[in-house]
Amino acid sequence: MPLALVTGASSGIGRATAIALAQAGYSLILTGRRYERLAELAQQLTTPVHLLTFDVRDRAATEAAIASLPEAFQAIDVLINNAGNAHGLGPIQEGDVADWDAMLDSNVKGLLYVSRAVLPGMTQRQRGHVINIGSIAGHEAYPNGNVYCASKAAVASLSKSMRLDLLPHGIRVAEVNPGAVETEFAQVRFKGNESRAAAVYKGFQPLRAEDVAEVIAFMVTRPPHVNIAEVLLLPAAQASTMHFKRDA
Ligand code: NDP
Ligand code: 8X3
Repeated sequence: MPLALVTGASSGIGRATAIALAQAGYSLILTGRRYERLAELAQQLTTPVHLLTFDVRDRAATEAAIASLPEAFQAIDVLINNAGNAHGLGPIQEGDVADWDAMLDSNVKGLLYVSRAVLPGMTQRQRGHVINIGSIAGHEAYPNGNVYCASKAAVASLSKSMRLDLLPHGIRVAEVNPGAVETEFAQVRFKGNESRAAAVYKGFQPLRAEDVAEVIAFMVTRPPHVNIAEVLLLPAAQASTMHFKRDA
């Protein structure tokens, strides 16, 4: 049975991806900071699941968590680097430095810490598949998005670099770039301000987390000679980071 590690599986895209991969017959390592969420999800899944609770910003905790995996969960075939969030939305000159740290530490450095812990096993086995969750925001900046956009631009660049470095080892690397997906993303970005969060999706149908998960499941179940290297996945009502067809 193939084995996948999904970071940020306690919510949104990561949670839906865990469900889709279980349906595709994967054993799963699911990670996040909220253990109860992960445990509730694990109960619904019918394939073997191992839970790891750690903050991806904490390098020592990340390394220790991956090093603690029991033997049956060590040979990771698929890594889904999904954990991350936006924190705040405002002009650069007024930026909250704590928000900047949170985004760069989770979206960029956290992805690196997890990858550094998992990739040596893949190179040793000379097989593996990594999917980094980027964003349309990493390819197209928008006003006030500054550091979040930069963090996802880093994911885009790292995905290309990883594909080059891991090529000799038979490891596929891909980037999935969603547009607007209705998850807890906007609630986190606006720190629980429900009306600001709801306004993000007002007047159009955003993607569901399941829409992204279906694409990820399709990508990882392609034959070994196929790598869908980059995907831009948008709601039909979105054409760019700034252009939406909203109901009047
Ligand atoms: P959610 O807020 O619903 O989920 C975010 C997940 O990331 C949670 O499981 C959370 O787990 C985990 N996470 C966040 N920070 C950390 C951390 N420091 N350590 C460990 N886990 C962490 O948002 P989404 O599902 O929408 O976001 C998933 C990914 O998709 C992110 O990388 C996001 O940037 C990207 N994305 C989202 C889009 C959208 O419109 N929603 C569009 C494009 C990309 P916990 O809190 O339990 O730690
Ligand atoms: C999330 C999409 O446009 O809100 O990455 O930044 S956007």
